[in-house]
Amino acid sequence: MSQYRVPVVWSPDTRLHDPGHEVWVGVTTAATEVAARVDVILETLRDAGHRLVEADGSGDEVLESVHDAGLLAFLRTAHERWLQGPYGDLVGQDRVVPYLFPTPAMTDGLPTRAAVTVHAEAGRYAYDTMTLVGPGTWRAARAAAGCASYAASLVGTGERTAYALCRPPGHHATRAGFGGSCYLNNAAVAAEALRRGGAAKVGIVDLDAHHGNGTAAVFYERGDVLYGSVHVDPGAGWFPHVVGYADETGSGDGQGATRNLPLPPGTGDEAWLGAVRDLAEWTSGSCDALVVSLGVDAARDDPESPLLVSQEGYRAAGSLLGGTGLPAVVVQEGGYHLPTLGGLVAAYLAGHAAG
Ligand code: SP5
Ligand code: ZN
Repeated sequence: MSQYRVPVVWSPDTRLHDPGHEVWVGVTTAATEVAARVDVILETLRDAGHRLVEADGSGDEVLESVHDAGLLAFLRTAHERWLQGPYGDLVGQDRVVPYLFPTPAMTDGLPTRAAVTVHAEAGRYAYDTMTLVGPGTWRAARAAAGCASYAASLVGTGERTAYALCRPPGHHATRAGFGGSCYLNNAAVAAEALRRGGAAKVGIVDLDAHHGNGTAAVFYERGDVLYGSVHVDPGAGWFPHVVGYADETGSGDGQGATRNLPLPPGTGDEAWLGAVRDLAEWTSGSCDALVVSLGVDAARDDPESPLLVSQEGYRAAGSLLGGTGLPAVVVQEGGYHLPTLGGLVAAYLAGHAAG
C-alpha cells in the first residue's frame, strides 16, 4: 500500500459505453476497450488502499471549450438518429459506423455541405472505422471527461495528486474529431481545467503506447500547455500512423512546446524510462502542474502494442513523474490486458505517490 492515498475519481456511467465490436481492415473484430476495464482498475485501486470518489457531474463548460460544438452535438444525438434509420433492418448494424470520409481526396476544393444522413455525416467527425458509437457512448464519454475535470478541481484545491478513471479513453480525440477508441479528450479537459484553476503553465506527459494525436493537436499552437509523448514509432507502422514523429515540435506560440519521443517496437524498460525521465525533466523545469496520460498499453502483455514495459517500469515512471513535485492529474488512457491492467495502474500510482 502506498503511503499517500490517491483520490480515484470515477463514475458508474463510464461503464455505459459498449463498443460491441470494431471494424478493422473491413472486418468485424472483437473490441478491446471494454467496460470491464473500469471494474478491474477500480477493484485493484480500492484494494491498494486508495480513496474512491465519485465525480459530481460538473465539467461541461470545460468540455465545450476543448471541443467543437458540432462534434459534441453529433456524439450526443448520433445513436438515436442511427436507430431511426434503416440500418438495423437493412444490415443488422446497431452501432454508428462511418461510411465515407469527406477529406480533400473527395471534395478536392469544391464547396461542401453537411451530409443529411447519419451514416454519411459520421465520417465528418469519425476518422476511423474502429470507434463505434452505441447507445451509452455519449453518457460514458461525457462522464469520463467529467472525471478528468473533477480530478483537476481536487488538485486545484490542494490535493497533490488525483487519478481520473476515464473510460472511454481520450487522447486520440481532436477538437472536432473522434477515433482510436476515443471520443472526448479527457487529458485536454484536465489540462484546461488546471489552467482555469490558476496554473500558468501545464505539462502533459503521455505514457500511452500510442501517440496522443488528439491532445497534441489541441495544444500544438499553444505555449501555455506543453505536450510530451513517448510511444511506439508511427513510422514503424503503428497507430496513429501519420503523426507522432520527433520533428513535430509545435508552431506559432506553441513552437518548442511539443515533444515526441518515438521508440521502436520491442523497446523495454531501459529506453522507455530514459524517455520518461527526459519528459519529466522537461516539464518540471517550467510547469506549475502536470497531467499524465496514463496509458498502460506499453506493457509487454498488452495486445494493442509491441512495447515491452514491465510493471516495475510503470512504477519507476510514476516515481520519475511524482518526483517532479508538481501537482498532478493522472488520467487513464489505454491498457487492454485485463489480468494485468489493475496492477499496472496501481504500480504507477504507488510510484507517483512515493516519488
Ligand atoms: C487509447 C488507445 O490506446 N487507443 C488505441 C488505438 C489504436 N488502435 C489500433 C487498432 C489496430 C487494430 N487492432 C486490432 C485488434 C482487434 N480488435
Ligand atoms: Zn494506446
